[in-house]
Amino acid sequence: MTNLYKSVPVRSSEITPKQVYLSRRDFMKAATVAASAALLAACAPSVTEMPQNAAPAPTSTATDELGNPVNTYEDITNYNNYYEFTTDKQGVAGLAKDFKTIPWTIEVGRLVNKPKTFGIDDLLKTFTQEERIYRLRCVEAWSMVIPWEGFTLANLLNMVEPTSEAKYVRFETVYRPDEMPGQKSPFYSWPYQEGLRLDEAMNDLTFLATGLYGEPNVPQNGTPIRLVVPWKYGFKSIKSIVKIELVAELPATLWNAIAPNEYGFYSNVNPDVDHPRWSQASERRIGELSRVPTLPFNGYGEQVASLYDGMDLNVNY
Ligand SMILES: Nc1nc2c(c(=O)[nH]1)N[C@H]1C(S)=C(S)[C@@H](COP(=O)(O)O)O[C@H]1N2
Ligand SMILES: [Mo]
Repeated sequence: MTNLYKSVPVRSSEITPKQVYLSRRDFMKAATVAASAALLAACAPSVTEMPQNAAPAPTSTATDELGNPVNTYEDITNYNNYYEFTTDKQGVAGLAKDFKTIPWTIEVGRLVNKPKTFGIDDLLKTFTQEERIYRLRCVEAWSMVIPWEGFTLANLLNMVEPTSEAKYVRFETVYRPDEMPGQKSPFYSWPYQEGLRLDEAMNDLTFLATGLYGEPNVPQNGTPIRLVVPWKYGFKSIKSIVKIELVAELPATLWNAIAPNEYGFYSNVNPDVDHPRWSQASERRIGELSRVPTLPFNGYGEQVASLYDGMDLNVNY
């Protein structure tokens, strides 16, 4: 496997000061506070630098490590794939707006020494939340650059101590058909499930996101907790996780079960292997006019190509 594309994940905080991530909600809250003279002194300096009367529209000058600017908060939170709500990308935000993400628990178990059910607040307290700017490449050939917040999956897995029999990790999304209208559709086998090989799951790039742009409550993007595997097609990055299981056998996944010839278990981003119905050689970056070439492993080859040494990725797609 050749490593043509250099990339090193850079913490967004190293590039851009935190205030550019002021969320819409925090900004509005802060702006309200700023309007009150009595509390002005307690206000963060970053807020006073921002226009107090403009409509809050958080944008950022941050870029990923290849120099691609991050997408706007507006784009990231209004163009989503989340079939539990709807297959209409622009309809997810409205339908998910009141989805309850608190309280929330995640059960981590099976082939581990210390199975445990975590509350989302435990996870936020136990693991330092860091920022990661990652490209997200959907299998449908559109992409975005997203400033996530969260922590590496390996931190959580190490805490429960996988046994030597554990070879794969299986993830499951919440099942609440009364609140998620798409889960009434008989075409998909709910709940959404995904999987990784244990070494993929342990890679430092593999991330559990708890928010984006400094905003923890973005149900349309899969909060309170969703997986982000930036070198794989977006559907591997399962949202709203309630269960993580360490298992010995390769787990079934929702998309692979529907169309195994279109959606392989690995699904590493690969411009050389076309989807049976369209080319994967380039992608439409949301917010930009022209298409950009798709990079092997979505540009993360340096960190992950060795995971697949000796494997034919045209066969193990
Ligand atoms: N539970 C669940 N997770 C999911 C999906 C979904 O429909 N349900 N869609 C996937 C797909 S196809 C993509 S491209 C990404 C989109 O993430 P975003 O909406 O945060 O950009 O989420 C992935 N995770
Ligand atoms: Mo996707």
